Amino acid sequence: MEELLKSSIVKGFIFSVYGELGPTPIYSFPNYFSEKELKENNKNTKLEDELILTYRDITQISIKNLSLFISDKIITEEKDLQKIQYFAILPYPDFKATSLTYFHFIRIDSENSPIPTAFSILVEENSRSFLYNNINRIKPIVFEFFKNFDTVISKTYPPREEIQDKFQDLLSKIIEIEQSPSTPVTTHRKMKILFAGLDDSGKTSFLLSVDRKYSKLIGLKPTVGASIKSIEALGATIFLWDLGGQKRFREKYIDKAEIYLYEADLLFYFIDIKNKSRFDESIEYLQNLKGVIKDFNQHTPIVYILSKGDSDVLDSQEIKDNIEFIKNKLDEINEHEPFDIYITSIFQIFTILRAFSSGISKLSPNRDLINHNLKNFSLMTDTYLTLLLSIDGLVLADFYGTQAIELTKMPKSEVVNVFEVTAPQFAVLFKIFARFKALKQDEAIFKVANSVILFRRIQIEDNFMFFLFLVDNEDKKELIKTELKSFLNYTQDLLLRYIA
Ligand SMILES: Nc1nc2c(ncn2[C@@H]2O[C@H](COP(=O)(O)OP(=O)(O)OP(=O)(O)O)[C@@H](O)[C@H]2O)c(=O)[nH]1
Ligand SMILES: [Mg+2]
Repeated sequence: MEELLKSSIVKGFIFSVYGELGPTPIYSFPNYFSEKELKENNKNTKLEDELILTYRDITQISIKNLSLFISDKIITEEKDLQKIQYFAILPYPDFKATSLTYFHFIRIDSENSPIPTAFSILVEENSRSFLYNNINRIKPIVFEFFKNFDTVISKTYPPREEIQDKFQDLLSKIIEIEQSPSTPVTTHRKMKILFAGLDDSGKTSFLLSVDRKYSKLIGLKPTVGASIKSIEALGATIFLWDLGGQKRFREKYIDKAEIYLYEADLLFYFIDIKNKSRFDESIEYLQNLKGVIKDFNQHTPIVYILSKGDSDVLDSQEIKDNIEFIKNKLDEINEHEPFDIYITSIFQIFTILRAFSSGISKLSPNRDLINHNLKNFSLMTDTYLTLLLSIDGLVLADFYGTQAIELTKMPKSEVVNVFEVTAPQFAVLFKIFARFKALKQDEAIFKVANSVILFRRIQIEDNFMFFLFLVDNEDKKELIKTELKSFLNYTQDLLLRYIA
């Protein structure tokens, strides 16, 4: 096992549980060294081809992991605990390492309630793109592993020698991924986002709005073939592939899928909500794309954009029927699994930004765990709505309390996906956000109708991020300030590794 680890990108495994004495490492591969051994062998290099850690180091890693999972308040009913499973990518600057960590609860016979656990797959910091690029292939292997392992440890934790084979098996499976050709392992993460849909469905306009280059919208020409642009965001280079939708191009993308569709991290699929006569054609194209993605075994997430939902047409019965029709179709195609759908209009930039945000946030393996912690934070401080925004106004994480839904008068029946509802209130929020940014202050308060918006600017390494809190009154300010500090203490690494 030790030799295998030396030859692999994977440098170690650490499995820890939140036991009676708090976070406790149970198994670690390679085995840890005592301080004495380290001194004798003069092994102070933390990472070369092997990971050299002391018991204190692995305890530190356990604490760091599990404190993310156990926030101060348990918000979930016990019966739901076992359904909670998160993956996150976390940095350990002290050891020049990064992990893909799997969090889940286990049942131990001697304990009444489920026990939180963390399992970290450690790699060198410089090879972390291996984790990002292959997370979707590693996940099922880890799930499979614990399906069996959870029962093995349900009575006691067997000695390390007895279970070493199991971990070695797991390692071999990850090494198989390592050896099958995929994107080269680099320090800088590169991502590919596709924008597809029929011609005239508003892809280029959407992208231009994101770019806020409104002036370019007049006299927009159909896109010839694929037009590729890149943006630098959140520490990564994101390539945006605008796939012109005329028929001859659509055929080309499918024929040459290995160029256009291969290794796409995300797909925005556009449907012009006004053009009912082309719905069938659009659905057919979508199914072709999905077919290819499936053949590649790629798990590319899809965000559906119902475009041209300008505010003056949304109330018409015809458009409502169109939306209903498309939703039902998509529901069928997605086999009744939940999917992300947004109605956008180039005349309301926030509708575009929130759709784009939601897509970008899907690229973050840490998003779920950040949201989990943000929810705890919000419940603890009694915040109606909490948004974590990037400097460009992208929503990195969000929480909506029931009061927010009431305050913003969003019809409950439609709260499938809160952002789906065109709430003019969000336009107000975005305007206020722009004003706050211009102030270049660390905090500000804005009064709106019956509630108050608090802003806080934070800095994590070189990145500025912004919190927006909707609360009932100004007195919440101090509580939020205090709690935010502890929230950031344990989540800032998650934010740091949001995307790259
Ligand atoms: N009313 C309205 N018109 C829109 C909206 N978005 C795009 N359009 C118009 O729809 C037309 C087509 O938009 P494009 O962005 O060029 O469409 P496309 O999907 O890039 O088309 P191809 O490049 O041919 O695939 C243009 O005239 C846009 O002005 C919208 O939100 N509302
Ligand atoms: Mg175009």
